[in-house]
Amino acid sequence: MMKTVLTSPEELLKEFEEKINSEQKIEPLDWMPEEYRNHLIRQISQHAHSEVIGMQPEGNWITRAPSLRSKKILLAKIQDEGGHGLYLYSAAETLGVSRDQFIQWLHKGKAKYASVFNYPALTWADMGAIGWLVDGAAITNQVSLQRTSYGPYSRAMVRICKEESFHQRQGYEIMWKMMQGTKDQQEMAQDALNRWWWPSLMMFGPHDGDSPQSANAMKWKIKRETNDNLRDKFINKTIPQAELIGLKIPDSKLELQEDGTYIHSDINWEEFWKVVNGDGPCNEQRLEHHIKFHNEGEWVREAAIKSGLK
Ligand code: BYC
Repeated sequence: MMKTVLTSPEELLKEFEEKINSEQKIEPLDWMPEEYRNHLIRQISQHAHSEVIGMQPEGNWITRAPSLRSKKILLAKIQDEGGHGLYLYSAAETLGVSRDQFIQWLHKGKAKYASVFNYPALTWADMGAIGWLVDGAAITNQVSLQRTSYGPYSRAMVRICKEESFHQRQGYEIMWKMMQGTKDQQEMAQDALNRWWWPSLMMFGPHDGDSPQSANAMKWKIKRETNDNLRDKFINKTIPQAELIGLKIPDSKLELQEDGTYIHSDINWEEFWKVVNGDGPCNEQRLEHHIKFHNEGEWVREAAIKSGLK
């Protein structure tokens, strides 16, 4: 006769904490506290939504790319972002929530996505600024998330980071080329930097002291570095990149210190919370677009299920 071994909740929690403390990954079938599961469901699905909503500002420029080369590169980049969404939704689904549910939460405004995608992409230089700054900020965060404690999230991050570093260079190349061009092109590049700098810094979230999710995220090693640490890393590495090609960071308080870091102005937090809470320049447009095309794609999903593809 098989002997049933009953493990108490205290023992399960102890085993879970030991795994976290010894840098072992938590896997989908492992026991985990409900709060840990819910924290991951929230963060990973929001991360997936960011990738997918993030395709919109760039998708707007595919037909207007200035050369066949730049069009092909932009298409490939946007396709990668759809793929990142797929890895992340798949990682989130291992926690027991369906893809349909995630999409419903997005459409109802219950789930968030990165605030930066609620700003409009007005010129071709914005494709440069998005790749260089938005992907650059994303990589800074995602490199640290490769060491997150949840196995499927961590593995998705490894692959995503490889692709994001290509995206960041694609954006920087556009900015570099424009800075070598005419005065109008240089002004266009500077204008794009002026508009995307602050929204990119906002991607890292509120200051550590105002970040309600950070305590658990750090305790359970879901996040490996704090919002402010990552933001400072991004600022310190991006300013020299701007200077190298003749761009000026739109911050009058910037001051290089002896240790190579910068003193800088603070973010406009009123604007940050307004955009996060649904009242940015393009929040409505982004969601309406997603809802419209999700509904129009219903027949594709049905056909895929019927033919056994899904
Ligand atoms: N935007 O306690 P906090 C890409 C929310 S796409 C919106 O610090 P946490 C790309 C936060 O969710 C990849 N919401 O939270 C694609 C929380 O609200 P809830 C982009 C924000 O989770 C196309 C509340 O504010 N990367 O690379 O510890 C083209 C309090 O915040 C934001 C990701 O999505 C924000 N900026 O830390 C180009 C990163 N900041 O959930 C590129 C994945 C904060 O309690 N996510 N909130 O209602 C993360 O790393 C973390 O969730 C955050 C926030 C750093 C964003």
